[in-house]
Amino acid sequence: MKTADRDTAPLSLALALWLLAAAGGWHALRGGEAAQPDRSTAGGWKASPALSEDLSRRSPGTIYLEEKVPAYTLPDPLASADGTKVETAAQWKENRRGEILELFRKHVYGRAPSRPEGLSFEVVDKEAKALDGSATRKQVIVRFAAGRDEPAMEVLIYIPNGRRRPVPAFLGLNFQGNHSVHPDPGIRLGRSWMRPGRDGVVDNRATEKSRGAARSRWPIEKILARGYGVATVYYGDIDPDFHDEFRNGVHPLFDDRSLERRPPDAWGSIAAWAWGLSRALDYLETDSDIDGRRIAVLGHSRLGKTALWAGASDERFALVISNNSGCGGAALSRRCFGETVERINRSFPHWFCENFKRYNGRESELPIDQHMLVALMAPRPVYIASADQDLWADPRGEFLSALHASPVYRLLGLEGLPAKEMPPLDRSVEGTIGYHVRSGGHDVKDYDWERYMDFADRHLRAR
Ligand code: GTR
Repeated sequence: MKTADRDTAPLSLALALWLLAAAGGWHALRGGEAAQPDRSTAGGWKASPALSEDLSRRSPGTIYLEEKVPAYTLPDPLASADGTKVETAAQWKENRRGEILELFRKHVYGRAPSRPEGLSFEVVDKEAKALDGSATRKQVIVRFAAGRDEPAMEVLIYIPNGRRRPVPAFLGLNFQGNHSVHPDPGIRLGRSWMRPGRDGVVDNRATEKSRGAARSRWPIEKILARGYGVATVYYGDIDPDFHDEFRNGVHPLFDDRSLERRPPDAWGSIAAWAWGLSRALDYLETDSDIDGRRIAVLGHSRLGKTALWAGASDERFALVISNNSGCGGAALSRRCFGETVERINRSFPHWFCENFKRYNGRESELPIDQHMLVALMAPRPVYIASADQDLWADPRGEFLSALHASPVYRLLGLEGLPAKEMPPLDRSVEGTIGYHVRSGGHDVKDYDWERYMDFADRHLRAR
């Protein structure tokens, strides 16, 4: 499924020509109101005009300029389907939250099964003196059905040594196998199907050469030094990332194969990966070195979309982090900026449920938009991060989701995002919702991790 992968795509050098030009977008905040000039563009971060123009020239069908963003009206997270205004925290919790969750299940990600009865955990490695004695490493095989060895996923866990009580931890899926997050020779080499074109992948299998290949995205020692555990799973253990009509991975374990067609709201791959994160949490809750009530779930890009859906569908996650998740993640679909619903459904027909394809080119007909996904985290803290050159993921659309989720937080007596406009480059704004746009491209950098750990310090360590 290579179609539109950007991890390796070259970005413009024209950034050197950075000009701070005003860009006037249009959007309306509430149902019924006429489109208003977007005053949030008055200060703070703006996309480099040189980069936007260069990308527009190279991809004329894609919106990279703020003035091309269509006028739109966002659905109101605080207006129930029957038109009732949601005015109390109880109304949100008892009625509206469930309504929105159901809309996302039905129209976007699809319906995942609940925790399987046959779920089992096998600790296959425990090394108390890992990473020069600074950490305890564990590896755990999670099996999804009784009496079946496949499919199964492996959870790699590092816990800081010298801890006095169970630690809070970050949990995220990885793209290249657990062994890619650190060169530690004790990490078991991934055995599942791997995407081609990655370091050390031969015939879709990992080789020793891929050990540590993704370590720049996983500053394990720094995370441990801050007192957090870290847990990760290779996403392909749950469902290989290519379209095979849902024959491999976890889908066939639970799908009713006697049906002639999969239901249009059957779970896609993002829902399966998110379900896998919940199964990893099922294990973490049993591990006495880890505090299962203080788990931050995070992910980058397609795995950022996944982290958001995991956080929305499983309220046990105490904190949620989306790194450059873009379309189908934190970015508003109605802006049609960068990647659109149609583009993502064509490039990755297996990611979402079949119903989502009905909205190709018809974003305004969606009963939700992605600010409502962010709102589903409330009252839990959620952090959304963008990258300056990652216009495909629409940094402004990601910010606006955080902003327009805020009324729900405020209804619950919390701050939401304490900003009206985008912060400048490399400066975070943090309330119960956090946001930053970092210099550079589509990636996870130490800068991102430092903000996430500061945010977690405030919200998880304090507990
Ligand atoms: C891109 C895709 C994005 C994003 C990214 C990634 O090709 O268009 O939605 O998810 O892949 O996961 O790296």
